Amino acid sequence: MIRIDIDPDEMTRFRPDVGVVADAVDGTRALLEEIGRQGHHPGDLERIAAAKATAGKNIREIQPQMDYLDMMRDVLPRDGFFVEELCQVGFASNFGFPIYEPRTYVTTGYQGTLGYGFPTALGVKVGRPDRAVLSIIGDGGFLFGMPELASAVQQDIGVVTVIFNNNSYANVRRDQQRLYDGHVIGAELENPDMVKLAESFGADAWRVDSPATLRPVLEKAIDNNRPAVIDVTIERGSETSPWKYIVG
Ligand SMILES: Cc1ncc(C[n+]2csc(CCOP(=O)(O)OP(=O)(O)O)c2C)c(N)n1
Repeated sequence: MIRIDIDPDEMTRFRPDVGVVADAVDGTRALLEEIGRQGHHPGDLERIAAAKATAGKNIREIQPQMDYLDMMRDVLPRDGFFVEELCQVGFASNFGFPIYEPRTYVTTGYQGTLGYGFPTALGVKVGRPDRAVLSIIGDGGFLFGMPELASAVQQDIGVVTVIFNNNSYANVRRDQQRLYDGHVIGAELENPDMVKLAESFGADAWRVDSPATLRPVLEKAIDNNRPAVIDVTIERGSETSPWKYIVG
């Protein structure tokens, strides 16, 4: 693995085989020039294809997140915006959601500000009203910015928000269980009914419980181009931890 990063401290996370401390543009350009000079070695392209296939197979252990991401990638137009969040599906999207157009993956990056996703998605849609904008978010994070549903409806901002609702702060709960002999405090949530909540603001709302039931609803919501909330029921504690592919 060759890692290009302008911050030398980042080389200690997910240690690369070759670390290049550089601006991404300069580093990539220098690598491309070098490849241009050397040309491909025989078998390179096959080795890259095989590595991609293996990685693709391995990351699909992360369920149900990857099944949802595969389906959403299929439905979201190639130039649509995907606004991720600090949630189990959002973490998996860091490595499991292919992006086809520049600047269409909107992320809080390393800052990890829970709750930024829904309000940010509204801003993205105001900036690019011609494109589909999908906000994916956990129930915990959604409730941080939820009052902005009023703005979405008042300004008719057609963001489609998919809440992966496991009635918990899942990774906090998982860490507590692992590190504190199963003792959980403050990580299990008693949520409002997200469908009734969204409808009470005047947004469209649906509840589904699988990738197969989400697909037609997501297609319809994107097509409607209206403020929409889709609540996806996920059994608390059922997700595979995505961390092994994020923190080395
Ligand atoms: C402002 C802020 N507060 C707290 C955290 C710590 N934090 C990161 S993820 C998370 C839980 C997120 O829960 P939820 O949005 O329900 O998604 P889930 O992981 O359950 O899918 C918390 C509390 C943070 N990153 N930022």
